[in-house]
Amino acid sequence: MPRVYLGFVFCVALSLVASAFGKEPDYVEGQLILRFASPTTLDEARQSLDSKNYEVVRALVPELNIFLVKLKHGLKVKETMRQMMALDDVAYAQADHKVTLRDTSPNDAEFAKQWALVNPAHNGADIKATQAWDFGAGGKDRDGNDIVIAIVDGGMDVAHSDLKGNLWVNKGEIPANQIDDDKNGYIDDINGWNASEKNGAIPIATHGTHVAGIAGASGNNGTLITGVNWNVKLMAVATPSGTTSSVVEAYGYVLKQKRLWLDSHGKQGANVVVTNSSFGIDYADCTKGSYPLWNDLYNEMGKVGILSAVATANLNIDVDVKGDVPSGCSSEYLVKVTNTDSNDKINEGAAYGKSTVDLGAPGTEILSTIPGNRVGSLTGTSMATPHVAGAVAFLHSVGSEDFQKAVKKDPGAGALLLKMLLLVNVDPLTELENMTTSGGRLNLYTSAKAVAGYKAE
Ligand SMILES: [Ca+2]
Ligand SMILES: [Ca+2]
Ligand SMILES: [Ca+2]
Repeated sequence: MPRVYLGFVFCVALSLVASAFGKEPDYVEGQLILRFASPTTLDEARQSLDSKNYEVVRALVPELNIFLVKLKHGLKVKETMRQMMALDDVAYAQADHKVTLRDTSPNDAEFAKQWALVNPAHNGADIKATQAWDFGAGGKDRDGNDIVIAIVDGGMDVAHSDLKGNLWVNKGEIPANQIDDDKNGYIDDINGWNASEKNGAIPIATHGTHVAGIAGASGNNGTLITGVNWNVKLMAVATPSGTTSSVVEAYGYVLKQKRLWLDSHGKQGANVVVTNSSFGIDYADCTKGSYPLWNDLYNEMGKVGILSAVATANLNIDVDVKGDVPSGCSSEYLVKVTNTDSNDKINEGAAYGKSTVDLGAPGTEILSTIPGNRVGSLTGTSMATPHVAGAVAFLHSVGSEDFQKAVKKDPGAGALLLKMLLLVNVDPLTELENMTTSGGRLNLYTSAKAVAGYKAE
């Protein structure tokens, strides 16, 4: 016969220390579903629970010892559940979750072709975006701050009809007047910075336009495609020369904007939470030559709350053995991405590494924006990475009160907390088990659920 007894005082104390969510719970308050570990009759169930605090209403499935239990005196479901779960006689105690129709789909014309976001034809080999969008469409954090993704790439078509609405705009800067109006050290940096030419003119480039659209093309605006975020701010940071000096200057620009934002409490700069770097040097050793500089910048950006999503090599190699920059660099603020296809297989031309590459994300035949208000498909780790950068930004938009508090208190620790929640909530794939640190492919929904439900210990 099971023995279950919970003290009233203990439960009330627990519910007082638990932090509130501010959202209506997705379960029925005041009742839970209890399954005993061994055969239990209704009478036995009633005897085993303290009747002052609990009423065993009825057996839901007598054969499986499952009962519906009402909580008295305003006892809270979550706290009671946790306490009951700890008892030996209880197999499980669960909230009575409301069943709702899931999935929020945007109205963009080409959305059905975006298999990476939702892929019913191939058994859900996708990032579960429509389920994640039940939480929201991205764009702002819990405090109403704009969330910014820095797209570090060869350039971007900033006039693209499906990107321009989501472009970051430096409100303190007047464009093209040759004056550094906001005195941040960069003349005419209106949407970002061209680190090769040292001006604010962002060159048009197919690769960067495609990458930007994956993370944040305007969603639900009736045209073309949607990004992982329907709404977000895309900062264009261009390095068309492709040299280390311009990459370092580009990261320096992002770092400066985030520091300004933190120091001015949001009045200046930009709340960059992630950079996207879909480039690299094959077979390079991050500890040699000029590459330790890159790693230092990932660390410095990380400390102010910026994760860096980076593409591993487009080569069928083990990065643990062969090396790669930046996916072989050691900074803990890096999130290193390889390329999966619409069957949840690693792309044959994508690199891997059990101790270096973190996760897979869709990167094969990905439809996204290309210059001239068009869309087109491209393949590569370059396309996988902005799904992850987009996810980092999206997760900031769904954070619980405790998550937001953690980010505010220590942006660097907040970034690492987000990375952890992202990586432990991947969809595990057998093939990626020995090829990545997480063993799986990005799942926007389960990671969003984890960040939205995060509670500090
Ligand atoms: Ca400026
Ligand atoms: Ca100016
Ligand atoms: Ca669109």
